[in-house]
Amino acid sequence: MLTINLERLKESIRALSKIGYNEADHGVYRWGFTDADMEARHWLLDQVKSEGFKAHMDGAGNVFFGIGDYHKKPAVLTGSHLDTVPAGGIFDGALGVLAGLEVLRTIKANDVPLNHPVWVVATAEEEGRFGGMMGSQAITGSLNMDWLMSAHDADDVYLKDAMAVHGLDVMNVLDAAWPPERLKAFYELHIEQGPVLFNEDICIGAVEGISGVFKWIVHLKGKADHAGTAPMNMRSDAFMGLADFAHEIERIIAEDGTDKTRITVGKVDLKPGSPHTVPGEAVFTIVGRDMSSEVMKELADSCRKALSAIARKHRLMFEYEQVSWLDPQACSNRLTQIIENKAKARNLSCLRMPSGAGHDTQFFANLTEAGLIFIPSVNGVSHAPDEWSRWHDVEAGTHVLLDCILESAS
Ligand code: HGY
Ligand code: MN
Ligand code: MN
Repeated sequence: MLTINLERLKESIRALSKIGYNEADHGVYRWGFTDADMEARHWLLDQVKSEGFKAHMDGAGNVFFGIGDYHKKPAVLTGSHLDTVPAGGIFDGALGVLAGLEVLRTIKANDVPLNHPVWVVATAEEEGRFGGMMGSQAITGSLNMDWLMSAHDADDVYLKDAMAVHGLDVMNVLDAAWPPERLKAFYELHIEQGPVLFNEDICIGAVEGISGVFKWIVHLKGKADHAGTAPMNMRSDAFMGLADFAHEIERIIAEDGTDKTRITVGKVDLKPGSPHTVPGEAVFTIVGRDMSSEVMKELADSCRKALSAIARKHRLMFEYEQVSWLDPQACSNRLTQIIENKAKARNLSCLRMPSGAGHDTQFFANLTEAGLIFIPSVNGVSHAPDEWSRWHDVEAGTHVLLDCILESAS
């Protein structure tokens, strides 16, 4: 069995983690199409070209590098995203990209004969600044011009403008689509971002299905007023409306959700934001998730009804924009079986499981057979500076990724 070079992989992960690193909170800041995100893309292009791999960036900002010509034979593709959430960790996304690079290095160093090209993709804007999974949606042809022209973040920065700052024309995103015949299989190696593998002391997760996620930007509009003179029963206080909604979430999940349902209010802005003024407006995000599209639709309906009733009660106007709706997706049974077999062949404990987090795999699954490999997250922590995975788990996950890719490419 081939072995990867863990020290070399650790070195790459550490080098990438320095891009967008914030000394103050030890978090990584590479939000989609920020300077740090693009710096990471150019660092990766330089790094893989210096190692002799063919490499390019497509119109959506996805970075590709690999061995062989995918115009001649369908490729086995692996990878993940390079962007992070603000104050993110060093493994979310980066692990899948750099483990893919380590697989290529190992194939090259051992002169492994391949029947199919093997390529790696570092996708763009997976984390949802502008909706999420933009890079993999571009590759799978799931985007349209209307969405691209209107996509904006919660601070009203437009995607097209954020891309233009880096010389990327949003019109070229539509040229990033890959035809299905160009792909033989897609594998992603990712940290679990939850506690199951770590708590049950299991090395590898073979993911059977990926949760769907919808994202709303909600405006509750009331009336700014004097915090000292406006009587409590005469206010149109947008914050009180938001506070009521927060208390509705538990009921909404109990009535319309499942044990896999998650609803999160992750970003809130109160306007005008002065301590001596009754908030006239609350702008906040709602991110709802479940393994079933039908349940997601029920949850969305239930959130809408709750917000309408709250608006009436507090004399508010309620508007929302559905920024993204990403359906849940099953992974390829065949590839999941390969993942399980390869883990067992290396005497690694393995568990078939769902993914509560969204992943690029859920879009590649529309184009080709797609498999998702998890390694444990220490204490299940992710999307935070203390996100951590043990190096022996990184090594084990990369070995399973290598073996799966060779199984599909030979
Ligand atoms: O938020 C997610 O589901 C993923 O980490 N983008
Ligand atoms: Mn991720
Ligand atoms: Mn993430």
